[in-house]
Amino acid sequence: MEYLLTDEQKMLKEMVSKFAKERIAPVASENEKNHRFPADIIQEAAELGLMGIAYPTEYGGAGMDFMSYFLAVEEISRWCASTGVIVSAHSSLVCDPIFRFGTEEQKRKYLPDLLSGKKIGSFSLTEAQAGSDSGNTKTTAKLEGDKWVLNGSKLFATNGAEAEVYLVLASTDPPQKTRGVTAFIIEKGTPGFKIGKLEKKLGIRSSSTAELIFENCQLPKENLLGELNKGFKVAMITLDGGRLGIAAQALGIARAAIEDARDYAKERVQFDQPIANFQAIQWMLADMQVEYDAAWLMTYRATLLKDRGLPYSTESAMAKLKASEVCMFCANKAVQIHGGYGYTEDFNVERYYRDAKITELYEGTSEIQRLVIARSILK
Ligand code: COS
Repeated sequence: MEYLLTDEQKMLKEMVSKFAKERIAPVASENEKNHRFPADIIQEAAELGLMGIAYPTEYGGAGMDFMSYFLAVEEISRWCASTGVIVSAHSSLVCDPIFRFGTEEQKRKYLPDLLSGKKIGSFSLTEAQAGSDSGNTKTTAKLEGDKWVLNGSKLFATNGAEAEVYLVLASTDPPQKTRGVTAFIIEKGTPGFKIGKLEKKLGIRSSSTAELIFENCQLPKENLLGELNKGFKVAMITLDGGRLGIAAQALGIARAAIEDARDYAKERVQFDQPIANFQAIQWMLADMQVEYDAAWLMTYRATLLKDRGLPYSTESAMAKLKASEVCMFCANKAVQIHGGYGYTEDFNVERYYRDAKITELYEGTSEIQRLVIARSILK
């Protein structure tokens, strides 16, 4: 699908692909086995401008478009899905809302460090009782004098343990539910803010997933992002963009599964010939490629709409839904083609299979994507 890209996008894709093959691929499995956050790799990615691809140079970004960002997250995730989500959560869920909703002062204060990768960002909407029902947030923020005082806890914050800038949603008017939620920027080290439990996960084990705890956490008044009680919309608009990042991650994993399965099928000999000669294997590979291409084109479409400033909520939900289900399909088939070996840690397809599942869960489950899509059909 290279012919759909501009010369600049092709160059970026090539550059990221080279970086990912040379620097990320050799350490991905080992990092994942050891639950090691790849801080060194993120630093190198930052030096290449990959932590702020789609944001203006005046704030320290690379001044490119979201298509370039989508391509970069896919290339990174092709070799390491954990690194892919670290970049994606940082960019889509923190840099994006600060760029879009921040005051000029907030943008000047936070974006240069975030876009240059000097600081990592983490976003937190989810709570124990507020997963899909994300408006049911119980973390509260009350204005006391000239400070916001936050109390409560958040779950499953990607980059939670490593971040220095957090975007947190809290209820400022609980009876109003989604119309009483406000977004805040919180810096690491703010009194009353601490990191809680670190999750042990099925996959993407080099990324951190943490609980955030707020106990009378006092924030300067000016750390409110956007408008009071309009934070739910900030979160939803942010997730529209975030879902494209996850679609890109899912496509990267799917491509890894297809390429590894193809190579294995050509090498593995059974019944005196490579298993690639058998139609059963050929049809699996064909179905994987067809599904991947369909999901890629849907993600391309949604990203194009975003780049053009057109509505893309539904298309983003469709891209995320399709790409994550295709990712699971391809990872499953890749293990199948590897047979018993695919179930061992000796082959990367085992990791792809574990990594794939999260794409159907975070930034909105497949059921939530279907709900968003159905609402747009029925409205
Ligand atoms: N863009 C802009 N505004 C949006 C929006 C979007 N994509 N989606 C919803 N809104 C607005 C609605 O228009 C509504 O505005 P008003 O208050 O002016 O009427 C408001 O947000 C509330 O929306 P809605 O009534 O649809 O809220 P629901 O409680 O029904 O929730 C879902 C909607 C289920 C779609 C939402 O809660 C959701 O996306 N849940 C999943 C959250 C998620 O992805 N979590 C993952 C964790 S983040 S890593």
